[in-house]
Amino acid sequence: MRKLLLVAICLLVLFCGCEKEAESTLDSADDKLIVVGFSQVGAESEWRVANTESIKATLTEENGYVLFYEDARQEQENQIRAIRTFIQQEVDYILFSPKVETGWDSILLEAKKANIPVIVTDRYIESDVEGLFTAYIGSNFYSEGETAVLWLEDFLKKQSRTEEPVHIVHIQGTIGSTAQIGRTAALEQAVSKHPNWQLVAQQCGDFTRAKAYEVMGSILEDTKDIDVVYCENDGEALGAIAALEEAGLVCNPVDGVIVISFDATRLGLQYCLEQKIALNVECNPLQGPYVDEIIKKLERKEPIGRIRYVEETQFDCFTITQEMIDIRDY
Ligand code: GZL
Repeated sequence: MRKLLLVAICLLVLFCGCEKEAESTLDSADDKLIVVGFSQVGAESEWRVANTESIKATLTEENGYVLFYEDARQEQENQIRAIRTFIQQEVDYILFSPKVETGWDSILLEAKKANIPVIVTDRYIESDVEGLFTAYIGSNFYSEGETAVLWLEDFLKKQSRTEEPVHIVHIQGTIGSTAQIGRTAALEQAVSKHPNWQLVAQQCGDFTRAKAYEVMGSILEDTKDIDVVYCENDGEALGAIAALEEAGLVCNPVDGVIVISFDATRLGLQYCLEQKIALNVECNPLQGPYVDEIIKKLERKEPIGRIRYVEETQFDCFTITQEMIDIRDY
Protein backbone atom coordinates (compact mmCIF):
# COMPACT_ATOMS: atom_id res chain seq x y z
CA MET A 1 0.00 0.00 0.00
CA ARG A 2 2.73 2.44 1.04
CA LYS A 3 4.66 1.79 -2.23
CA LEU A 4 1.50 2.54 -4.22
CA LEU A 5 0.95 5.65 -2.09
CA LEU A 6 4.50 6.82 -2.71
CA VAL A 7 4.02 6.40 -6.45
CA ALA A 8 0.84 8.54 -6.20
CA ILE A 9 2.59 11.14 -4.07
CA CYS A 10 5.57 11.45 -6.40
CA LEU A 11 3.28 11.67 -9.45
CA LEU A 12 1.25 14.37 -7.63
CA VAL A 13 4.44 16.30 -6.83
CA LEU A 14 5.67 15.96 -10.39
CA PHE A 15 2.45 17.24 -11.93
CA CYS A 16 0.89 19.55 -9.37
CA GLY A 17 3.64 22.17 -9.74
CA CYS A 18 3.26 22.94 -6.04
CA GLU A 19 6.15 23.93 -3.80
CA LYS A 20 6.40 20.61 -2.04
CA GLU A 21 9.82 19.10 -2.37
CA ALA A 22 9.91 15.30 -2.40
CA GLU A 23 13.22 14.98 -0.61
CA SER A 24 13.58 11.50 -2.03
CA THR A 25 13.23 9.72 -5.38
CA LEU A 26 10.75 7.00 -6.21
CA ASP A 27 13.34 4.30 -6.79
CA SER A 28 14.87 4.83 -3.33
CA ALA A 29 11.53 4.61 -1.49
CA ASP A 30 10.80 1.49 0.46
CA ASP A 31 8.37 0.43 3.16
CA LYS A 32 10.71 1.51 6.01
CA LEU A 33 10.82 5.26 5.14
CA ILE A 34 8.78 7.55 7.37
CA VAL A 35 6.79 10.11 5.35
CA VAL A 36 6.67 13.55 7.01
CA GLY A 37 4.81 16.64 5.77
CA PHE A 38 6.39 19.87 7.07
CA SER A 39 4.65 23.26 6.81
CA GLN A 40 7.05 26.11 7.63
CA VAL A 41 5.98 29.73 8.37
CA GLY A 42 8.23 31.22 5.69
CA ALA A 43 11.76 32.62 5.40
CA GLU A 44 11.38 35.95 7.21
CA SER A 45 14.63 35.79 9.20
CA GLU A 46 18.03 34.14 9.46
CA TRP A 47 16.58 32.27 12.40
CA ARG A 48 13.81 30.80 10.25
CA VAL A 49 16.25 29.78 7.53
CA ALA A 50 18.40 27.98 10.12
CA ASN A 51 15.29 26.30 11.53
CA THR A 52 14.26 25.03 8.09
CA GLU A 53 17.77 23.80 7.33
CA SER A 54 17.93 21.90 10.62
CA ILE A 55 14.71 20.02 9.83
CA LYS A 56 15.73 19.31 6.23
CA ALA A 57 19.24 18.20 7.23
CA THR A 58 17.82 15.74 9.77
CA LEU A 59 14.72 14.30 8.09
CA THR A 60 16.69 12.82 5.19
CA GLU A 61 16.31 9.56 3.30
CA GLU A 62 19.58 8.34 4.85
CA ASN A 63 17.96 8.93 8.24
CA GLY A 64 14.84 7.01 7.23
CA TYR A 65 12.52 9.76 5.97
CA VAL A 66 10.68 11.13 2.96
CA LEU A 67 10.18 14.84 3.68
CA PHE A 68 7.57 16.98 1.93
CA TYR A 69 8.35 20.66 2.65
CA GLU A 70 5.94 23.53 2.13
CA ASP A 71 6.85 27.22 2.64
CA ALA A 72 3.71 29.12 3.69
CA ARG A 73 5.21 32.52 2.87
CA GLN A 74 3.82 34.00 6.13
CA GLU A 75 0.21 33.06 5.30
CA GLN A 76 -1.75 30.90 7.76
CA GLU A 77 -4.11 29.93 4.94
CA ASN A 78 -1.15 28.39 3.07
CA GLN A 79 -0.28 26.35 6.15
CA ILE A 80 -3.85 25.09 6.49
CA ARG A 81 -3.88 24.17 2.77
CA ALA A 82 -0.53 22.36 3.09
CA ILE A 83 -1.67 20.38 6.13
CA ARG A 84 -4.85 19.35 4.27
CA THR A 85 -2.72 18.16 1.34
CA PHE A 86 -0.50 16.17 3.71
CA ILE A 87 -3.65 14.52 5.12
CA GLN A 88 -4.80 13.62 1.59
CA GLN A 89 -1.35 12.18 0.89
CA GLU A 90 -1.71 10.06 4.07
CA VAL A 91 1.72 11.08 5.41
CA ASP A 92 2.87 9.36 8.59
CA TYR A 93 3.48 12.61 10.53
CA ILE A 94 2.59 16.27 10.12
CA LEU A 95 5.11 18.82 11.35
CA PHE A 96 4.39 22.55 11.43
CA SER A 97 5.49 25.81 12.99
CA PRO A 98 2.24 27.78 13.40
CA LYS A 99 2.54 31.38 12.26
CA VAL A 100 0.14 32.44 15.01
CA GLU A 101 -1.32 30.60 18.00
CA THR A 102 -4.98 30.44 17.00
CA GLY A 103 -7.11 29.26 14.07
CA TRP A 104 -5.90 25.65 13.88
CA ASP A 105 -8.74 23.67 15.50
CA SER A 106 -10.54 22.66 12.32
CA ILE A 107 -7.54 21.48 10.31
CA LEU A 108 -5.95 19.70 13.28
CA LEU A 109 -9.26 17.90 13.93
CA GLU A 110 -9.06 16.70 10.31
CA ALA A 111 -5.56 15.35 11.00
CA LYS A 112 -6.78 13.74 14.23
CA LYS A 113 -9.67 12.09 12.35
CA ALA A 114 -7.15 10.76 9.80
CA ASN A 115 -5.04 9.37 12.70
CA ILE A 116 -1.98 11.37 11.64
CA PRO A 117 0.15 12.52 14.62
CA VAL A 118 0.93 16.25 14.57
CA ILE A 119 4.20 17.62 15.95
CA VAL A 120 4.26 21.39 16.55
CA THR A 121 7.68 23.09 16.32
CA ASP A 122 8.96 26.51 17.34
CA ARG A 123 5.73 28.43 18.00
CA TYR A 124 2.81 27.02 20.00
CA ILE A 125 -0.92 26.72 19.38
CA GLU A 126 -3.68 27.95 21.68
CA SER A 127 -6.92 25.92 21.66
CA ASP A 128 -9.73 24.81 23.98
CA VAL A 129 -9.79 21.48 22.17
CA GLU A 130 -7.75 18.75 23.86
CA GLY A 131 -5.30 16.48 22.06
CA LEU A 132 -4.83 18.43 18.81
CA PHE A 133 -1.13 17.61 18.70
CA THR A 134 1.14 14.82 19.91
CA ALA A 135 4.25 16.85 20.83
CA TYR A 136 5.63 20.39 20.92
CA ILE A 137 9.30 21.21 20.45
CA GLY A 138 10.35 24.82 20.87
CA SER A 139 11.30 27.57 23.28
CA ASN A 140 9.88 29.06 26.44
CA PHE A 141 9.49 32.56 25.06
CA TYR A 142 8.36 34.15 28.31
CA SER A 143 11.52 32.79 29.92
CA GLU A 144 13.59 34.31 27.09
CA GLY A 145 11.96 37.68 27.77
CA GLU A 146 12.57 37.29 31.51
CA THR A 147 16.26 36.70 30.82
CA ALA A 148 16.35 39.95 28.87
CA VAL A 149 14.55 42.13 31.41
CA LEU A 150 16.50 40.70 34.35
CA TRP A 151 19.75 41.54 32.56
CA LEU A 152 18.42 45.09 31.82
CA GLU A 153 17.35 45.53 35.46
CA ASP A 154 20.80 44.51 36.68
CA PHE A 155 22.61 46.65 34.10
CA LEU A 156 20.59 49.77 34.91
CA LYS A 157 21.17 49.19 38.63
CA LYS A 158 24.93 49.06 38.04
CA GLN A 159 24.61 52.36 36.21
CA SER A 160 22.59 53.76 39.14
CA ARG A 161 19.69 54.40 36.77
CA THR A 162 16.95 53.24 39.12
CA GLU A 163 15.18 56.56 39.64
CA GLU A 164 15.48 58.65 36.47
CA PRO A 165 13.06 57.79 33.61
CA VAL A 166 14.21 55.02 31.28
CA HIS A 167 12.54 55.52 27.90
CA ILE A 168 11.92 52.16 26.20
CA VAL A 169 10.96 51.53 22.55
CA HIS A 170 9.43 48.09 21.99
CA ILE A 171 9.49 46.55 18.49
CA GLN A 172 7.31 43.46 18.56
CA GLY A 173 7.43 40.32 16.44
CA THR A 174 4.51 38.96 14.39
CA ILE A 175 1.48 39.77 16.52
CA GLY A 176 -0.18 36.63 17.86
CA SER A 177 2.88 34.42 17.43
CA THR A 178 4.08 32.62 20.55
CA ALA A 179 7.49 34.27 20.35
CA GLN A 180 5.88 37.73 20.34
CA ILE A 181 3.38 36.89 23.07
CA GLY A 182 6.03 35.57 25.47
CA ARG A 183 8.72 38.16 24.84
CA THR A 184 6.16 40.99 25.04
CA ALA A 185 4.61 39.70 28.28
CA ALA A 186 7.99 39.63 30.03
CA LEU A 187 8.78 43.22 29.05
CA GLU A 188 5.32 44.55 29.92
CA GLN A 189 5.48 42.86 33.33
CA ALA A 190 8.89 44.42 34.01
CA VAL A 191 7.65 47.87 32.93
CA SER A 192 4.74 47.60 35.37
CA LYS A 193 7.22 46.66 38.12
CA HIS A 194 9.58 49.63 37.55
CA PRO A 195 7.94 53.06 37.95
CA ASN A 196 10.84 54.74 36.13
CA TRP A 197 10.63 52.43 33.06
CA GLN A 198 8.48 54.20 30.46
CA LEU A 199 7.27 52.42 27.29
CA VAL A 200 7.42 55.37 24.87
CA ALA A 201 6.51 53.34 21.77
CA GLN A 202 5.31 49.81 21.04
CA GLN A 203 4.92 48.77 17.39
CA CYS A 204 5.09 45.59 15.30
CA GLY A 205 8.26 44.93 13.30
CA ASP A 206 6.98 41.53 12.13
CA PHE A 207 10.37 39.89 12.79
CA THR A 208 11.82 41.53 9.69
CA ARG A 209 14.71 43.99 9.20
CA ALA A 210 12.79 46.09 6.66
CA LYS A 211 9.67 46.55 8.79
CA ALA A 212 11.69 47.34 11.92
CA TYR A 213 13.74 49.95 10.03
CA GLU A 214 10.50 51.59 8.86
CA VAL A 215 8.87 51.46 12.30
CA MET A 216 11.97 52.74 14.13
CA GLY A 217 12.24 55.56 11.61
CA SER A 218 8.68 56.68 12.26
CA ILE A 219 9.20 56.55 16.04
CA LEU A 220 12.34 58.68 15.69
CA GLU A 221 10.24 61.38 14.00
CA ASP A 222 8.35 61.68 17.31
CA THR A 223 11.20 61.31 19.77
CA LYS A 224 14.94 60.80 20.01
CA ASP A 225 14.86 60.63 23.81
CA ILE A 226 15.36 56.85 23.77
CA ASP A 227 17.35 54.81 26.31
CA VAL A 228 16.42 51.21 25.38
CA VAL A 229 15.18 49.50 22.20
CA TYR A 230 13.77 46.01 22.91
CA CYS A 231 13.61 44.11 19.59
CA GLU A 232 11.96 40.69 19.45
CA ASN A 233 14.50 39.22 17.02
CA ASP A 234 17.84 39.96 15.35
CA GLY A 235 16.30 41.03 12.06
CA GLU A 236 14.37 43.76 13.87
CA ALA A 237 17.44 44.80 15.86
CA LEU A 238 19.52 45.25 12.71
CA GLY A 239 16.75 47.28 11.09
CA ALA A 240 16.25 49.43 14.17
CA ILE A 241 19.98 50.06 14.59
CA ALA A 242 20.24 51.22 10.98
CA ALA A 243 17.45 53.75 11.58
CA LEU A 244 18.90 54.88 14.94
CA GLU A 245 22.36 55.45 13.47
CA GLU A 246 20.90 57.30 10.47
CA ALA A 247 19.20 59.60 13.00
CA GLY A 248 22.56 60.26 14.62
CA LEU A 249 22.08 58.10 17.73
CA VAL A 250 24.82 55.80 19.02
CA CYS A 251 23.88 52.18 19.80
CA ASN A 252 26.04 51.22 22.74
CA PRO A 253 24.96 50.35 26.29
CA VAL A 254 27.70 52.40 27.98
CA ASP A 255 27.00 55.81 26.48
CA GLY A 256 24.21 55.32 23.96
CA VAL A 257 21.02 53.37 23.26
CA ILE A 258 20.79 49.94 24.93
CA VAL A 259 19.60 47.52 22.21
CA ILE A 260 18.23 44.15 23.30
CA SER A 261 17.60 41.34 20.79
CA PHE A 262 16.60 37.69 20.53
CA ASP A 263 17.71 34.75 18.36
CA ALA A 264 21.52 35.03 18.71
CA THR A 265 22.14 34.39 15.04
CA ARG A 266 25.75 34.80 13.93
CA LEU A 267 24.95 38.21 12.44
CA GLY A 268 23.20 39.34 15.60
CA LEU A 269 26.16 38.19 17.68
CA GLN A 270 28.55 40.13 15.45
CA TYR A 271 26.57 43.26 16.37
CA CYS A 272 26.87 42.18 19.99
CA LEU A 273 30.66 41.92 19.65
CA GLU A 274 30.64 45.48 18.29
CA GLN A 275 28.50 46.47 21.31
CA LYS A 276 25.69 47.69 19.04
CA ILE A 277 23.49 45.01 20.59
CA ALA A 278 23.94 44.95 24.37
CA LEU A 279 22.24 41.63 25.05
CA ASN A 280 21.23 38.85 22.65
CA VAL A 281 19.02 36.08 24.05
CA GLU A 282 19.43 32.82 22.16
CA CYS A 283 16.42 31.19 20.55
CA ASN A 284 17.62 27.80 19.35
CA PRO A 285 16.39 26.96 15.81
CA LEU A 286 18.25 23.63 15.58
CA GLN A 287 15.13 21.55 16.23
CA GLY A 288 15.67 18.83 13.60
CA PRO A 289 17.39 16.36 15.97
CA TYR A 290 14.66 16.85 18.58
CA VAL A 291 11.99 16.07 15.96
CA ASP A 292 13.89 12.99 14.81
CA GLU A 293 14.22 11.71 18.38
CA ILE A 294 10.49 12.10 19.04
CA ILE A 295 9.38 10.49 15.77
CA LYS A 296 11.72 7.51 16.24
CA LYS A 297 10.36 7.04 19.78
CA LEU A 298 6.79 7.18 18.46
CA GLU A 299 7.70 4.62 15.81
CA ARG A 300 8.99 2.33 18.56
CA LYS A 301 5.82 3.01 20.57
CA GLU A 302 7.95 4.47 23.37
CA PRO A 303 6.58 7.15 25.72
CA ILE A 304 7.45 10.79 24.90
CA GLY A 305 7.13 14.10 26.71
CA ARG A 306 4.39 16.25 25.14
CA ILE A 307 6.31 19.52 25.64
CA ARG A 308 10.06 19.69 24.93
CA TYR A 309 11.93 22.98 25.40
CA VAL A 310 15.24 23.31 23.56
CA GLU A 311 18.41 24.37 25.36
CA GLU A 312 19.21 28.11 25.12
CA THR A 313 21.57 30.71 26.59
CA GLN A 314 22.29 34.43 26.22
CA PHE A 315 25.21 36.63 25.15
CA ASP A 316 26.12 40.13 26.33
CA CYS A 317 28.41 42.62 24.65
CA PHE A 318 30.87 42.71 27.57
CA THR A 319 31.75 38.99 27.58
CA ILE A 320 31.17 37.74 24.01
CA THR A 321 34.24 36.83 21.90
CA GLN A 322 34.86 36.20 18.20
CA GLU A 323 35.69 32.58 19.04
CA MET A 324 32.22 32.12 20.60
CA ILE A 325 30.70 33.38 17.35
CA ASP A 326 32.93 31.32 15.06
CA ILE A 327 31.85 28.00 16.57
CA ARG A 328 28.12 28.72 16.19
CA ASP A 329 26.05 26.54 13.86
CA TYR A 330 23.83 29.40 12.65
C1 GZL B 1 11.15 32.05 17.53
C2 GZL B 1 10.66 32.23 16.12
C3 GZL B 1 10.81 33.64 15.70
C4 GZL B 1 12.26 34.09 15.73
C5 GZL B 1 12.26 35.01 14.58
O1 GZL B 1 11.08 30.71 17.86
O2 GZL B 1 9.29 31.90 16.04
O3 GZL B 1 10.35 33.75 14.37
O4 GZL B 1 12.63 34.70 16.93
C6 GZL B 1 11.43 34.23 13.59
O5 GZL B 1 13.52 35.30 14.05
O6 GZL B 1 11.04 35.01 12.55
